Amino acid sequence: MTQQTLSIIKPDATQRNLQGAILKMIQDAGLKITAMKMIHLSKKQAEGFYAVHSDKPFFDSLTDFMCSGPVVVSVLEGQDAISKYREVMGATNPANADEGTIRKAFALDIEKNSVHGSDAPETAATEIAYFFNQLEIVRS
Ligand code: IDP
Ligand code: MG
Repeated sequence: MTQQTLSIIKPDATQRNLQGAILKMIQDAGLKITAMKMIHLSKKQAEGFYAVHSDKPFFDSLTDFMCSGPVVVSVLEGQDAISKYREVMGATNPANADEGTIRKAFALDIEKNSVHGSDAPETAATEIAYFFNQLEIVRS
């Protein structure tokens, strides 16, 4: 099934100039970029994006981190794009990430783990709409 998913290249990665290397891994996996922009989130915008985690002990630190520098947000499209991108990303904690994944290659720790990817069709739709309107997404 063709799906769309939301990707974020997080501030730890943009700060180390890893946008290109990460986008190459995404494209090499066969995922197509159908929208993309670089933005610097405010604390409020980061809190809104991660609202599902607002009760977690790491919420304040996570949202501080997410607004500490620019991020690259993109819409990825392809066969089973949601699970495929989760595979390309690797485990949340880079200590558990498989060889060849983005997080194994670049993540610094469980928080500064370089990338975000949606985890289900419903969250993908909500997350894409958080950053992009329909006119900003290229039709494939
Ligand atoms: P995911 O990004 O792999 O889907 P989630 O559990 O949805 O992982 O957590 C969202 C983000 O919150 C993670 O990517 C990471 O940046 C941060 N995070 C998750 N668990 C922890 C933790 O135990 N300590 C600090 N930060 C965490
Ligand atoms: Mg998640």
